[in-house]
Amino acid sequence: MDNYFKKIPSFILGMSLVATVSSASDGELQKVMKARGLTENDVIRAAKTYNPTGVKDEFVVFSSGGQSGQVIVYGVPSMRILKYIAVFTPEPWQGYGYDVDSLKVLRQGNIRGREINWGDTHHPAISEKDGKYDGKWLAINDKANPRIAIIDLEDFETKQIVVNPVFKSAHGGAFFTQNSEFIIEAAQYAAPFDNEYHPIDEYKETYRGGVTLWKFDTKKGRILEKDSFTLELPPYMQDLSDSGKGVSDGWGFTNSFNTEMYTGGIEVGMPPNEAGMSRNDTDFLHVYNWKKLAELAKHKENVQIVNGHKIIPMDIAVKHDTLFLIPEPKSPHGVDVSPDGEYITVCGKLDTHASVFKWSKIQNLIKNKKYIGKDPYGIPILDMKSSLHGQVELGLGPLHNQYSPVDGEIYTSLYVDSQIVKWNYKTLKVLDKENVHYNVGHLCGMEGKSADPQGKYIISLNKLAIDRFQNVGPLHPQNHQLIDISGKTMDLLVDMPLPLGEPHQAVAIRAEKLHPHVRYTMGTNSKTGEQHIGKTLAGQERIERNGNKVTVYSTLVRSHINPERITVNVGDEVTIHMTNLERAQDETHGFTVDHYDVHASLEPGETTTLQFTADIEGVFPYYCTEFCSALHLEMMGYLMVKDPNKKYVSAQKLKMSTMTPAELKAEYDKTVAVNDATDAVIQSVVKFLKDNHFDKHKVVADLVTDAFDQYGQIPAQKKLANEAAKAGDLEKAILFENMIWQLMVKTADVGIRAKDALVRLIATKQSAAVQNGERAFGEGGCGGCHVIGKVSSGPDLTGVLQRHENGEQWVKNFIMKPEAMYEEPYVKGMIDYFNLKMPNQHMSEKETKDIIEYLKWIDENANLF
Ligand code: CUK
Ligand code: CUA
Repeated sequence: MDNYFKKIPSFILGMSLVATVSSASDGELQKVMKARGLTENDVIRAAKTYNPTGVKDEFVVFSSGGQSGQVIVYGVPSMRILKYIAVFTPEPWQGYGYDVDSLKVLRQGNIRGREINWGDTHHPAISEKDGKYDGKWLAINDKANPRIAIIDLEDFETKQIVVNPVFKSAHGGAFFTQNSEFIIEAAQYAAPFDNEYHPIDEYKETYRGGVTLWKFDTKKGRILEKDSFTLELPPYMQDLSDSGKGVSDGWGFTNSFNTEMYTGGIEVGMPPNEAGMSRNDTDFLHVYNWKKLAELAKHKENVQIVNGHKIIPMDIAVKHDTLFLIPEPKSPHGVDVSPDGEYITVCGKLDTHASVFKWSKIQNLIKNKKYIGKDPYGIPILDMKSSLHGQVELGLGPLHNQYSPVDGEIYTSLYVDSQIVKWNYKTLKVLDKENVHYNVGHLCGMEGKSADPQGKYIISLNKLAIDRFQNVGPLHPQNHQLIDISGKTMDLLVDMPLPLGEPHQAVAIRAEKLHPHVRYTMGTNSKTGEQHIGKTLAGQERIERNGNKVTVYSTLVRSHINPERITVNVGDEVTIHMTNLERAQDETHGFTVDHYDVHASLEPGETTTLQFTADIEGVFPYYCTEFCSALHLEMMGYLMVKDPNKKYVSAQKLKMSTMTPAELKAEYDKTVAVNDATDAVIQSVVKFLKDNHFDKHKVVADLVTDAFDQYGQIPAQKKLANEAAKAGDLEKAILFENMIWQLMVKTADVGIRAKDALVRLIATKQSAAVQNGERAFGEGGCGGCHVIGKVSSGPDLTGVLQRHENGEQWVKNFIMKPEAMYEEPYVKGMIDYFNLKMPNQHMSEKETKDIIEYLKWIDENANLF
């Protein structure tokens, strides 16, 4: 739907667009639009979502990964995927589950001693302060194996997994309370709390639902299991939940279905579950006072202990006026509290209405004990009509809600109608509908469920993509669609295929609220945040043996692993501690030992451990798995596993011809000379950087620090080279000199990058013409012969405009028609000197003009080249 543009006559839109565009790039856009069959609206939508290279997004989305057991991170408005966070599922790229430390986190999720290697993630939640996202921690639930995981948003890694000790399935989590005191997790399919068998015909007596309140330590970012408790609930199947905020802070709300307590049994001639579980017209919204319950849970007499976990029984909760039920339209799904906490919107999958409950009305009924009766378990029931603010007919299959900063504005997904509907929960009026493709589940507003929604966009998380993308076989990707909500009506901007699991909820946060770091303090165990027991610094590398236990303390830094040989006996238990000594941003090294099914990803400063039994004999290369440097392939070593009981016949050594002493000496001298020359280049760059006060610019200063990290390693190598040379071992001395050259190349590589960055920062600002000219210069291949600031295979162009009478005109003529000037004495002399003719690159008049502007800019900044 082109709602947004319908109101603007398209010829005006087209005209203004064409006008701006043609002046910018000679109708190039028109050509592209024609070739690709794009309308003006398409181009505007593209412009709204396009990030030029280097430009970052305004919002970051954390999407559940559904059955992949992971979390997916992407940017808005570009919809570019930024990261997959491994949570409940092993993930080798991150080393998750393949190194000892991350495996410990993954195994916290064992249930009754069993390893579980996947999860069904549904609801991510960002920690809150006063109901607003604080950008510190992310919690997410696993529906299949009731668990909650905590992810640290400083490094986007999973730090904790806790298992719900009494639930057998859980869906209504994770939801933070407004100051992150607790994380709410509601059960789904009712089951006995204990771990024993109970016949299904005792469903009403022994099966239970519930809500667990996980105590959260906001400083450490960990769930405190001992201070957590579960509120026992009837075996209604609890579903989504939300925590109160603002006026309703301290309370929780949880939906349910199957208040019929139907237990199916098609195999014994009963109607199926779906029929029996949706028989009644209403189910129950559970309303509970978690603040009061948390106080009750502190006293022994109020709790029962099951599987080592505190349960507050229903009768205790009722006795203290902390638990109530309100009828709600049958088989509801989402329950969403408004930013101020006053309105609670419930959507029923089988009802075309949304029901808006009003907190002040509910509170009054509770205060005056106005109940219409009790459920079979003695829980007081409040009257639905007296609790309702009102109901609105939205369409078929309403599921979930999100808010915008506009007062009363709410967005709801319609699963069956495949639409997003915008309406007002105060005036109860429908405002707009937008088609989506297809069958939307959750929708995601920007901080759209916090106390401070940011508006701008809604993402429709569609369950089906059907025909939207290239066919990749019967299993299709999911389709996340970005919708612009800044106008009067919604406008669908773009589709993003999401090929990892089936996401349910996603949460979006303003990017500037996140403060992830780029490196760890040297030797950190990233899973605990503490110093790793295997921390190893340069020079401390060693192999220790204790019986059949071999412990390796190793380091990784571009481009070597230390040690480079590890020899063990068959059956030895091998532990390899690895520290990535890098400080440079993004210099991750990976590590694996072939055939041993281990892998680690080591971010700068991180230490982690691999462990395995060397149970097969042979020679196993180990290597760095990230292309980290020009000598990445050389970043390797050998694990030698030998059988101590075997006699090995040694091979006859080949006689190879070697260099004469004179040849060796010549090579040594040459290597040293090359190093001296390279060092001179480095020194000139250093001088340039210092002369131009590089330390005033953080980006440049960081690069210089990285460069000196490399350069600082040279003296130690030089010492070894000189010692070898003195001892007459030139072979070895050459190898150390080579190592010095490697370090110099790495230094120069970063140093030159720093210089370029500095030049860009301190040079005069480039006008649009200068930028176009630089681009034309590059694309026209001029740089093949002309290097600015240097005589190369063509003359240096610095000052070229001054070299001739009427310089600009001369240069223009020469660029556009050089062959006409080959016979001019000056040009002839140049052709003879360089043995090359300036070719005609068929530049347009405009390109030529821009290049001249670029040449002027070079002259202005001549001191920098
Ligand atoms: S649920 Cu999947 S669409 Cu688990 Cu929140 Cu509604
Ligand atoms: Cu380190 Cu490749």
